[in-house]
Amino acid sequence: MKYQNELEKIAKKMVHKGKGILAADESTGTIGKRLEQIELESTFNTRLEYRELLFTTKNLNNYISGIILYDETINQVLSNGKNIPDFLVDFDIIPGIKVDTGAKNFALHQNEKITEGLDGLRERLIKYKSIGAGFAKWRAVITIGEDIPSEACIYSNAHALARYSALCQENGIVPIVEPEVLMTGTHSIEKCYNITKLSQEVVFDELNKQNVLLSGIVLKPSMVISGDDCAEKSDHNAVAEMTVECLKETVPASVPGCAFLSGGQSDIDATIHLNLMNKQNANLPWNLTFSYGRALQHPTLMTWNGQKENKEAAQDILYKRAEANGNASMGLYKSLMD
Ligand code: 5MM
Repeated sequence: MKYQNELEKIAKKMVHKGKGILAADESTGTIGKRLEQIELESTFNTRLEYRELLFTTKNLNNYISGIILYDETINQVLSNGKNIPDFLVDFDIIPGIKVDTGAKNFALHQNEKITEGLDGLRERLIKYKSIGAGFAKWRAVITIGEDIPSEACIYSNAHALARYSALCQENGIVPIVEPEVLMTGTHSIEKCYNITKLSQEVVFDELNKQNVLLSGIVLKPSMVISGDDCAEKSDHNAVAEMTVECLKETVPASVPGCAFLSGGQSDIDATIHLNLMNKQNANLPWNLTFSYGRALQHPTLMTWNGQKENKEAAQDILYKRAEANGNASMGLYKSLMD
């Protein structure tokens, strides 16, 4: 494969021990909802101001290997005059880009989603590569409910993830493969395990069928956890054990790393789970790290609250959360670090 060495090098760097990924790729609608929480109007400039706060956090590169951007953000210029991707490259952080165009209603399948964005993707990837993107992200959404997910939803989303991955690799971009099993619902942790296992099996089957180089991808899985409305909440050890078990059953050893999403867990729970997985499993074939959005950003956003005078305190919180998760990616997190 033309870009094999480059892909493997980028993928390894993304999941390097002690570091993880900051997901800051909220689409305009989602970032609007986040800014609404602090009663800040979402405009081109306020979105930039917030993202600038995140990306210019001093020494963030100690714990963050890559940042996932949204199309608007990758084209924005910081107040120091630097383009965001150039700034990140100089900061030793790999710029990444979300390339799916969102999870849409899956035709003839009530309450299920299919992720779109394949049309014209090759051309978009060529453009993103030319402005510095080293990796891309595509998120598939699997919902657990009565009689769902359907086989069609699991297969169609896996097929799209594989088509996206092949296009990325053809153009020298590492695909983050994200089959997210949503935490929303009343389901048990056992049900989550079964659905996550099946979804990941089907994803790897499709990736193999479409010749995707597994050493040049990063898997972004959800953790195996009970639904947020389940009467019986899963404890930290159960989440860590069942998540690792599920990965062992489904993820080939050639994959360099898995970078978890936080999926609505509290920021501390997301860190504890990652830490336990690494602490209790010394010899896994892949590195286990984070690609958190909310778990890194929520406390940062709340501390900032849209006020200039809170900027440094907010950056301090982001740094501390990144540090805690960086340590958790080596099983070295201590709760006193918060
Ligand atoms: C940052 O949020 C991303 C979702 O954006 P849109 O819904 O607007 O497309 C999301 O894909 C995120 O990257 C992952 O789900 C991980 O984020 P969390 O918050 O689950 O850690």
